Amino acid sequence: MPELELFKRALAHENAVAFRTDHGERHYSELLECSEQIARILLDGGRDLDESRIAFLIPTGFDHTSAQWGIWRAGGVAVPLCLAATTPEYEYTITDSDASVVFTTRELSEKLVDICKQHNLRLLILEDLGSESNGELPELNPERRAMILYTSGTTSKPKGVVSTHRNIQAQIEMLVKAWEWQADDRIPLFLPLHHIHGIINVMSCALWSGAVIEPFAGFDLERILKRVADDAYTVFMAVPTIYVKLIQALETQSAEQRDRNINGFQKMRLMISGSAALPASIHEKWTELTGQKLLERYGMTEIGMGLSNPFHGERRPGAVGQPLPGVEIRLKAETGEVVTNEDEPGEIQVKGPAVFSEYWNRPEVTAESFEDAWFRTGDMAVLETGYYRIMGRLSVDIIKSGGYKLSALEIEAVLLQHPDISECAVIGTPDDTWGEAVSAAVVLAQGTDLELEALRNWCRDRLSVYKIPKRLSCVNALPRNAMGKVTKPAVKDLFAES
Ligand code: MCA
Ligand code: AMP
Repeated sequence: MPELELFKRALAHENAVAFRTDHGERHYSELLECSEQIARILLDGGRDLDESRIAFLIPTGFDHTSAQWGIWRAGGVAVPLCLAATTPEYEYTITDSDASVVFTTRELSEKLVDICKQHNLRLLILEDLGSESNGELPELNPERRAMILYTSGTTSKPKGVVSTHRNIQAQIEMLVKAWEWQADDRIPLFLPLHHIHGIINVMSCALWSGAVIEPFAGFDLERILKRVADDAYTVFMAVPTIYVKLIQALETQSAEQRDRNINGFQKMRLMISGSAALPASIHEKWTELTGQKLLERYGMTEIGMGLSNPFHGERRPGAVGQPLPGVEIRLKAETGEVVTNEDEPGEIQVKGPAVFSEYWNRPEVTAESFEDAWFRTGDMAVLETGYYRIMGRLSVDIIKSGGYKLSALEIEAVLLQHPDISECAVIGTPDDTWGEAVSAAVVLAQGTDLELEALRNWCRDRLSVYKIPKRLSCVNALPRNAMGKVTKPAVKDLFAES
């Protein structure tokens, strides 16, 4: 009998549809059966994976969720891999998390087979699993580690954020309560499944509630709009870039198509934006076009969701609302004082059962990230007439592009491997579609020349496509301060001028 609350709830909804695609429907009972099979195969006769890390690369949908649940039911820690990653990125995630098994599909296995050989790892192929009907599954204490998500930050290489089953349950429960998830909800899932937004806010909340998920391999604008016009969904969650793309699409459609889509959006009970700042102009444009008031919320891999505009009540453009149930928030001013007044900015610090337990294998970084048990987010905010507003990040080395958090330092380290680049500085520059665009200022080796397209092509085997610079400026020298340190605000000016 499954004993994590998520699985108990799935059992209560066993006859309901969990996933719907053009090819048919898969029920909650099938998710439980399949994940049990996968758990037994992973256990391979053992009693408990004892928090061994299982890296998995499986496209969004029934199989992906069965794998995630199977890993959990065998007592393992799920390490979802990014579908768009490159070989060095896969190798880093798999070796940093010290995964013992890599689980994938036949089609995707070519991306991982050499890494598995090189590091002597068990490679499981979904289509070749067979069946295993014997063996008890372990008991799962909610304090056990459940998942490691890799997040880019102020260190050059991404860090593994470890969440326990209790953290994950708290992240789900607060959203189910605040946003009034129901068993009759239907939601499209097109966000990547190596980040909280897709994993928790969409997939896990839906499955916790007995709702229906329509999975997509990625943001397939045409197919998703077609389903919107069919009234397929009650809830919709996306990053600001996607709303920008939807507005562009609605504005260029025929009147008949637009009316059908607008009708589909109007009928939804809830539309949410998050992962990056939603410009007030996009918020207002969306309301003007569809009548829907987007609910903007704020979150982070380390905390799940923290702040949200209300489900009932004013959804204020440019603001992220108030703390979600169970979340404690405080602002810490530059002086080190806790902010007690409105209109005074400070760093957001967070406490609560949803906050992660540690960075994987990085005890010092974990310790530095907490102050008296409060997690330091590195985001600045201000409270204005009862609503928090995000003001930006403390670090210039963090870029948000299309909802992805990227580390300028990680990208710089890769660019420096280019034979013609002798120095570089990477920053995010304002961009109407992406929020910020990755932009690189480089000093070239003498007598060399570099075009943006050539640089982008060179990057393709080394960086996930969303990390590849979209803008390039070749300069004679990088701006530096008296200490010789590159001054990133001055680098931004280089692009403002160009
Ligand atoms: C794709 N490209 C990008 C990005 N995505 N470039 C910069 N930034 C990006 N985010 C590349 C494409 O690969 C392609 O490259 C070119 O840009 C145009 O691609 P296009 O087809 O227009 O884009 P897309 O494939 O439709 O992807 C856009 C997207 C995607 C749907 C917005 O980026 C996405 O799913 N973003 C969501 C990420 C997310 O879920 N973040 C949550 C993490 P080329 O021209 O070279 O072929 S944050 C989180 O979880 C916290 C907790 C939170 O608060 O939510
Ligand atoms: P990640 O670490 O990838 O989970 O991204 C989390 C970061 O995204 C946060 O620290 C914020 O900087 C940013 N973020 C998430 N939601 C919002 C929002 N609604 N407005 C502004 N920034 C946001």
